[in-house]
Amino acid sequence: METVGLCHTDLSMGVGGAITDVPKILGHEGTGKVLKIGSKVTHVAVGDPVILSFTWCGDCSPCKSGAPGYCYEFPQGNFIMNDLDETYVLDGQKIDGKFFGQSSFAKIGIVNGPSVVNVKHLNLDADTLAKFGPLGCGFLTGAGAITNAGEAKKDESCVIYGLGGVGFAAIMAAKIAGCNPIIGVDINEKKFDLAKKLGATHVIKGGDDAEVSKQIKELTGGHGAELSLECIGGSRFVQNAVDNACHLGKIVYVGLAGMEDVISIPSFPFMIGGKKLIGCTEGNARPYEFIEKMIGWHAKGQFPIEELQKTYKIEDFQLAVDDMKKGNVIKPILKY
Ligand code: CXF
Ligand code: ZN
Repeated sequence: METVGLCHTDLSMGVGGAITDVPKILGHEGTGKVLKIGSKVTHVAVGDPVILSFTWCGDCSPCKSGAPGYCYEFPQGNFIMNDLDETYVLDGQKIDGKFFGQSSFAKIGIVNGPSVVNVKHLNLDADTLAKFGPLGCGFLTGAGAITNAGEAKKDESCVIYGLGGVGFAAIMAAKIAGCNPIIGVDINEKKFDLAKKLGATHVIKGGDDAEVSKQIKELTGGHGAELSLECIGGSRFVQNAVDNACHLGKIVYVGLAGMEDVISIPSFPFMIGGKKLIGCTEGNARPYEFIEKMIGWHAKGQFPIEELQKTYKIEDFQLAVDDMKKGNVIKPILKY
């Protein structure tokens, strides 16, 4: 591993947050170089520069249909951690090292083949590759939710709830698609200048749901948003997003909530409004295609991810976590 981005899922699935409570190595936005390959691996060679993403089985019907984010093995392969073998052992205790097929909070890892995206043909310099770890998860999730799941169209009104790495990538993707207005909602006003710089035409301070709803309706001609992305996580926010959507509106839900969380939506307005609530994992993206698409946007200056990032030495891991939690940095990049 050369760098790894920090994603909120690393925190929420850390101590006490994982479905199984075995010792584990987290990290799932790695970049690096291939040191060795297994006998069945054909898409990378020793020395190739790579970006790591989620893993999938390749055999089930969603995988075969080109939707690897909906792999039936996705939970088991990516975050239900109990794959204890002799690979990682600390003081006699076996440790799971296959988080999202990669566990990239370790300098050297054994990575699942499907998690590895080869970018050798793009001839990226080292400093550029170093920025690209979050293309494997956070940025793929936000940009893919808008582009793929939401099928964003020119002049569609777009509301993005929650301005973290996912939400900011979504703002940039909405701008690329030509959405208008693009409205960002967050409780932390410190993020608003950057949101506007990256493409938000309007920002709304969250917290008071009725006030948020009023402002969205005002900004969208009275009926609500055509495309919404909920990336805070939890039923309260999904329900509000559905409520703030116009007739025929699309609401894409990527937020991570507790396993006990239940979405409850007033059925009649949902039905007569023809609204579409779309669950979305990893931006409905095929990493081996969508990462290259985002790199193309970045090369054209349309996806300026460096605005969101700050690089930390791996030793300063805790500082990076604290800064992200406080909203001082949107996307920390840890450098080995
Ligand atoms: C994940 C989070 C857990 C459910 C699937 C998608 N995204 C990564 O951070
Ligand atoms: Zn993630």
